Amino acid sequence: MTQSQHPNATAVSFTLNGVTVTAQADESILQVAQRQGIEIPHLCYTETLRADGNCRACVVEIEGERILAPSCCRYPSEGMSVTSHSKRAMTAQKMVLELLQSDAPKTNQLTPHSELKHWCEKLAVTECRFPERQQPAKDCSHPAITTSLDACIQCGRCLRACREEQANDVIGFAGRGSEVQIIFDMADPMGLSSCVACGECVQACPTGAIMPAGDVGNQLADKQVHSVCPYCGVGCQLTYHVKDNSILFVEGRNGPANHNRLCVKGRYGFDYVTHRQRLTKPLIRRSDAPKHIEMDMDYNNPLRDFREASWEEALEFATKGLKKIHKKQGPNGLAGFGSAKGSNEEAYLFQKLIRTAFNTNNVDHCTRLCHASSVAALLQMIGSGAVSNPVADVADAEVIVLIGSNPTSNHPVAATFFKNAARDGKTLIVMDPRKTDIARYADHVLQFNPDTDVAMLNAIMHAIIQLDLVDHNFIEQRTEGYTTLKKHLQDYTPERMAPICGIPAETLYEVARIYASAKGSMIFWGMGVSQHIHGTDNARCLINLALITGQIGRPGCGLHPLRGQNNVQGASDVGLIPMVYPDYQRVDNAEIRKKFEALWQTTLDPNPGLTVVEIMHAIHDGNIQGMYIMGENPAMSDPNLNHARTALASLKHLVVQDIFMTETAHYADVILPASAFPEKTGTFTNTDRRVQMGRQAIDSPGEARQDLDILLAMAKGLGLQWNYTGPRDVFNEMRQVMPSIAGITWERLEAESAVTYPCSHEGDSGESVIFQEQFPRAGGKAALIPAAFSHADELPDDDYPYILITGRQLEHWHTGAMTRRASVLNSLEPEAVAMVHPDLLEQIGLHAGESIRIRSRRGEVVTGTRSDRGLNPGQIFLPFCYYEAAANMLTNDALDPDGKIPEFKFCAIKIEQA
Ligand SMILES: Nc1nc2c(c(=O)[nH]1)N[C@H]1C(S)=C(S)[C@@H](COP(=O)(O)OP(=O)(O)OC[C@H]3O[C@@H](n4cnc5c(=O)[nH]c(N)nc54)[C@H](O)[C@@H]3O)O[C@H]1N2
Ligand SMILES: Nc1nc2c(c(=O)[nH]1)N[C@H]1C(S)=C(S)[C@@H](COP(=O)(O)OP(=O)(O)OC[C@H]3O[C@@H](n4cnc5c(=O)[nH]c(N)nc54)[C@H](O)[C@@H]3O)O[C@H]1N2
Ligand SMILES: [Mo]
Repeated sequence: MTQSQHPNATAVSFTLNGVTVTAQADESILQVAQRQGIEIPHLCYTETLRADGNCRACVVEIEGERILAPSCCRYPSEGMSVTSHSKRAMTAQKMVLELLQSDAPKTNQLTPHSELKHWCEKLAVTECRFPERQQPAKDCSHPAITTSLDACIQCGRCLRACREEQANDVIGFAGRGSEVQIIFDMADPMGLSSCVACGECVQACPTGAIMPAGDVGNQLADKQVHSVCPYCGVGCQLTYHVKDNSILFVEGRNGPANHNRLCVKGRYGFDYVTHRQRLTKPLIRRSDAPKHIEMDMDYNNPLRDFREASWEEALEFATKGLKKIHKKQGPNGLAGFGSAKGSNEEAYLFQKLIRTAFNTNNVDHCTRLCHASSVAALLQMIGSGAVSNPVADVADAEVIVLIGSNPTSNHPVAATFFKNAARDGKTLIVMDPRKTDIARYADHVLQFNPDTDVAMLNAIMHAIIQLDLVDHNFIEQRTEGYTTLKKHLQDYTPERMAPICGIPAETLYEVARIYASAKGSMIFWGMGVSQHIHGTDNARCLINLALITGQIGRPGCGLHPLRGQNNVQGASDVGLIPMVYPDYQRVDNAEIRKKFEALWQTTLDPNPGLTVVEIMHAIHDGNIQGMYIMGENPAMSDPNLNHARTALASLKHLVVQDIFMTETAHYADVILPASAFPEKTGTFTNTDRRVQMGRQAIDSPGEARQDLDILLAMAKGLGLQWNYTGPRDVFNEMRQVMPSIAGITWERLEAESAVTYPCSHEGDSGESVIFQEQFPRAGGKAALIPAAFSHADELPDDDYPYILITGRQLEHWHTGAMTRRASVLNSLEPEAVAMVHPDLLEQIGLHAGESIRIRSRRGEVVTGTRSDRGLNPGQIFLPFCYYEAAANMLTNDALDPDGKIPEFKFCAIKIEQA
C-alpha cells in the first residue's frame, strides 16, 4: 500500500482540478472535493460509514498513476495532482452509473430519494446499453421494512450499517459475480430473520432497495423538523419528515448521543400520535359510572363511562374538585404525579403548581419506581445524582461493566456503542441473572443469582483489597470512611460469597483484577440494581467499587446509571420530587425554602412530601383524597396493582391529563386531552446530562391542547397568577433557580444541538465529565458507605417456589400506552408473553407459545410463553406492558427504606398450565 492509501495524520496540500487545496488530517480526496463544492458522484460512500470504495462511481485521475482511484478511500499526498472532471475520469464515472442503472427498476422508480437517480441526472446518463439481470422478488415479510432488491447496487452500505454501526450482524452478501446478493441471516425472509428493525439499513440505502414498508418512501415531505426521540433516556436526535400535518417517516440525526443512529421505536414507533384512540375532547365522568377497569371489547371506549365536555367546563370541574378537597382536608389531602415523558418546562410548572397551589410537597413521578435508590446512594456518597461520564466515554475506557441492564432492548442505541467498543478491543463485563443479548459481545458474563448483588460486589471489593489493587492516593485524598469499609468487607471473601451469588471465586478475583487495574473502567447500571428493597445498598456497592479503585473523575471511567424515560433526568432536576425543589435543593432547609418563597411569592410547606407508593397508602388511609396525574399510568406501572387500583378508585377527585384513555384514566373524574411529543416544543435532558430541544412538528388532533397550556389553565383555575407566554419564559425562570443550567440560553439550545450541564455561565462549554477535582459534598470528599448483604422481601417457598423478574422488551414502552398503539411495534410484539426456560416449560407440560397462569400472593395473570435459555429454570421474566396480563398484579410493593423504590425485580410465584 502506498502512503496515500492511509489517512494523513496531518494536513497536506495538493492540487484538485488545477487548484491548490489543503486536506485536513484524515480527509479523503472525496471529502476535500465535497468541502470545496466539487461534485464527484458516489454511491457506496456515505458520511457516517467507513469508506469501502466498491462502487467506483467516484473515481478520479491522479497524475502519474496508470489506474483511476476511488476518491472516497484515497488520501491525497503532498503535491499530488488530482482531476475529477477529466474526460477519462468522467467516462469511467458515467460507465459505472450506466451499468448500475441498467439493473434498476425502469417503470416504478422506487424512491424519489434515490441517489443513483440523482447522479444519473447530474451526469446526464440516460440510456442503458446493457442487458438487465434476472431480478429478485420483493420481500414484504416485515411490517416496517420492504426490500426490493431489483434496485440494489451491492454498494454494501446496508451491510456496513447493520454490521459495523449497529453491530447487529443480520445482513450479509451471498453469491458470486453477477449473482451477488444482499441476504438476511441465511437468506431468510426479512420478517423471519433476526433483524431488530433499527432501520439503519433503510437510512443507509442509496437506491430504495431497502425502504420503509408501504409507499412512504415515494412521498415527498413538505417540511423537516429537527427534534429528539420521545422514548428512552439515550436522547437520540432525529428529524421528522412531515407532510400535511402527519409524520411520513423519521430519520436519525447526527446528535452527540446517537451519531445518526436510531432503534426500532425511534424510527418506526411514531404513529401512536395519530392513533384513532387519541383523546380529542375533555371528558367528565358520568355520575352513575363506577370506577373500575373492564377488560372487554369496550376497553378504551371512554364514552361508556364519560361524557364529552367543553374545555371551560372540564377545567372548572377539575379545579373545583381539587379546591374543595384542599379546603376540607388541607394541603396534604392532595397529591400530584408529574411526567418524565414531558419537557423540563412542563415538569417544572407541574411541581410549582402542586407546591404553590396545593401547598404540599406531595409531588413525585416515575423516577421513584426507577433510579430513586441509585440517586439516594449517589447523593449521599458523592453529592450528585447524575452520571459522572457520558455513554460516549466508552471509546476512552478500557473496561466496561454492565450490571442489571439490558441495553440492546432498553437503550438500544447506547448498546451499539457498547458493542462497537467491545469490537474495538475493550473488555466488556456483563453481570445479570438473565443472559441477555449483549452477553454475546462480552468477555466475561457473570450470570449470578438474582437479589445477590451486594454479596457479589462486596466479594469483588474484598478481592481488590486483598490483591492490593486499591488506589491508595485516591482513597486518601478524595474519600472518607475507608477504614470502616475495609473492615466491613473482611467477611465478604469471594470463597464465602461464591455459593450465595453463584459465581466461582476465581471469576470474582479475575473480574476484580480486570476492573481495578484498567486505565479506565466504567460502570453502567439499570433496574436490576435499583428495583430492590436493598436497591440503595446495591448502588452503594457500585459507588464504593469505583471510589476505592479511583475509577472516577477522568474521561473513560466513572458511574453511569442509565436513565430510562426520555426526560427522567430533567424531570428530577426541575424538582418533580417530594423532598427537593429544582436542582435537588432540600425543601426542609429553611434558607433554601425562603429563596423559593421569594421567587414564587408564596408560603411553602417545610416538610418533605410523600412518594409514589406512599401516596397510594395514604389514599387507602383516607388522608389523600384528590390527585392530579399528568403523563403517568400508575394503574399499570405501580407495584401490587390491586392495591394501587383500589386506591385510585377510592379518590374523591382525580384529574388525569394524558393522550390516551389509559388504565389510570379509567379511574378519573375528569380527563384532559393533551399533546403528544411531536406536537409541542420544549427541552429534554438525556442520560448524559445533555439538554436538547424537542420541536413541534405537527398539530394536536381535535381539541387536544398542549400540556403547557393545560397547566397554565389549571394554574389559573386554582387561583395562581402566572404570566408565561411559552416554554422559553419557563426555561428562563428555571435558569434563575437552577445553578446547573444557569448558563444555558434558549437561543443556544435552538442553535446548537445539545448543551451539557453543569453549565453555570453563559458561554461555558458544559462539563461532560464531572468530579475531576472534588465531589460536591461538604469538604469535597466522597463518602464510602458499607452495605451489608440482605434478601428480598419475599423469597420463594414451597407454596410459591419460583422467582418472578419483571422488566421490558425492545418493542414496547412501559405500560404499552404508546407502543401498543404504534402499528409497527405492536405487530412485532402483539401478545402478552412471559419468558420461561425450556426445562421449566417441560416440567409443567407446556410447549413454548402455550399459555401459563402465574400467581403471586397478590394476584394472578394468564399469558403466552416464549422459551428463553438466558434465564435459569427457577425464574420467569415478564414484561409489564400488557394490560391483559399486567405484571404488576403480581409484584410486591415492599419499599427500599432510603430510595422508597418498590421491589419490581423479585417476588415469589407459582405457575401452572392455563
Ligand atoms: N424498549 C424499552 N426500552 C426502555 C423502556 C421500556 O419500557 N421499553 N423503559 C425505559 C426506562 S424508564 C428504564 S428505567 C430503562 C430500564 O432499562 P433496564 O434497566 O435495562 O430494564 P429492565 O428490563 O427492567 O431490567 C434490566 C435487567 O435487570 C436484570 N435483573 C433482574 N434481577 C436482577 C438482580 O437481582 N440484580 C441485577 N443486577 N440484575 C437483575 C434483568 O434480568 C434485566 O436484564 O429502560 C428504558 N428503555
Ligand atoms: N413490574 C414493573 N413495573 C415497573 C417497572 C418494572 O421494571 N417492572 N419499571 C418502573 C419504571 S423504571 C418506570 S420509569 C415506570 C414507568 O411508568 P409510567 O411513567 O407510568 O409509564 P408510561 O407508560 O411511560 O406512562 C407514560 C404516560 O404518559 C402518557 N404520555 C406520553 N406522552 C405524553 C405527553 O406528551 N403528554 C402527556 N400528558 N402524556 C403523555 C402515555 O400515554 C402514558 O399514559 O414503570 C415502573 N414500573
Ligand atoms: Mo424507568
